[in-house]
Amino acid sequence: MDRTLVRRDFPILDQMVNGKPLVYLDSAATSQKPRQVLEAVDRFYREANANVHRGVHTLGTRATDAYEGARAKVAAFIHAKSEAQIVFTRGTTEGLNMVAHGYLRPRLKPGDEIVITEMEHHSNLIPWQQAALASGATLKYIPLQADGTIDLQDVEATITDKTKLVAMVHVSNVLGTINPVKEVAAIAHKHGAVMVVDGAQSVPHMPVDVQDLGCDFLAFSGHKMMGPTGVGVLYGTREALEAMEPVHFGGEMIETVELYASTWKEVPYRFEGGTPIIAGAVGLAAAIDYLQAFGMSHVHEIDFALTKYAMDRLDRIDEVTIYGPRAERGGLVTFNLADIHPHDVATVLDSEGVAIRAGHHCAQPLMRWLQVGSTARASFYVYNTEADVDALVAALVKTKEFFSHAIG
Ligand code: C6P
Repeated sequence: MDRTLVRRDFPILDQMVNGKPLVYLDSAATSQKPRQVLEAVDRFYREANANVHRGVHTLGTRATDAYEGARAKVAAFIHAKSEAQIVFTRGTTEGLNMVAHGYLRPRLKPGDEIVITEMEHHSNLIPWQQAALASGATLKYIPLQADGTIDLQDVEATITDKTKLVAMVHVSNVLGTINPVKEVAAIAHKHGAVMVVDGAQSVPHMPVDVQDLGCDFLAFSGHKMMGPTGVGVLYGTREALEAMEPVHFGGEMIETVELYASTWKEVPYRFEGGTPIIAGAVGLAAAIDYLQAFGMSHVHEIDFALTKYAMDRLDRIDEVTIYGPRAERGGLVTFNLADIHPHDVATVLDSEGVAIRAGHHCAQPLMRWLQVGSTARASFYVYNTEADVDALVAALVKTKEFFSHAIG
C-alpha cells in the first residue's frame, strides 16, 4: 500500500500549523479520521438517521440495521464468538467503570483482592481502587521490571485464591510495553479470578483475538482507532456479561417496568440504556473497514517500524532519555530531553508544526515509578512516515539549542 496515498485519506493532515506543515504524532491520545469514516457518518445522518430498535418506519429499520451491523463488525474484528458479546460504550473508561460497578462491586467482600500493575492508566486503576475502598478489599500491584515489563513469576506470586479480578493494560500508553495478557489470564483463571484487559492502545494497533487471549472482559475506544469520539466497546464473555448488573437504567434496556420493579432486556441491550451511540457505531464500523484493508498485522508492523526508527534517531540526540522496553513494543515513544520541562518541549515543537503529547499521560503512579513528574510522547499510526520522525528529531534539536541559549 502506497503510504503517501494513505495520507491523502486524512484531510486534517493537509494543513499548515504555525506556518509549518502539520506533523501529527499524538495518535495515542486520539487518532485522526480518514474521509471514509467522515463520509460514513455524514451519509448516516443524511440518509438513515432515526432512533434504533423502536421505529417501525423505514428510516428506523435502516438505522437499526446500520447499528447492529456495526456490532457484528466489531465482534468479527476482535474475534468474539457472537455480536451479543459487544456492548457499545462511550469509550474505554466507561467500559472499565461498568465492569467495576456492575460486575465487581456486587460480589466484592472484605479480604478479597484485586490485582493490577503499576503501569495502568488512571481509567484502569481508579475504578478498582474505589471498589477496594468501598468494600474493604485489597488492591495489589504487580511490580515492574527495570525495563518497564512485568515478570510472570511476579504475576504468579501476586495473584492468589483471594483474587477476584485481575485488570491489566494490553499495551502501555506510556512505556509501549506489550503485556502477556494471555498468560496472565491463564494464571487468573487458575485462581478463579476474572481477567479484564484494557485494550485502548492494543485494539487500534495490532491483531486482537479475545478468544485466544482468554480474557473475560476487554474495553477499548473508537476514537483511538480512526473512529469518532464518544463511542467505545466493552467485550465480555457470555458468562461474564450475564453475571454483570446494568449500571445505566432507563429507556431501551428494559423488558418490563412495574411501579416497584423492572426486568431487563437480554445481553447486550440491558447495558445500553437510553438512545445509543448510533452514528458513533456507524463511524467505528467504517474505521474497522479501513483498518482491515491494511490488515492489523501490517498496522502493527508499520507502527513498530516507525517507533524503532524514532528510537534510533532519538538515541543520537544527547540527553534524550527514552522510557520503556526496546524490543517488542507498541507504536509510541516516551522520552525526556535533558531537564527541559516536557510542556516546554511540546510548545517549541508545536511552533515547528509537530504535535506531541506532554504530561503525566493519566498515569501518575507510573510517573512516580519512573521518578519523573511528566514526559513527552510521540505516537504513530499508519498515516505517519519516516519524514514525520525526521521532523520530530529536527524540532527536538532546535528545542535543545533554544534552551541551551536561553539558559546559557
Ligand atoms: N489514553 C493518552 O493520551 P478513553 O479516554 O476512555 O478513550 O481512554 C482511556 C484510556 C485507557 N487506557 C489506556 C491505556 C489509555 O491510553 C487511555 C487513553 C490517552 O494516552 C488519553 S489520557
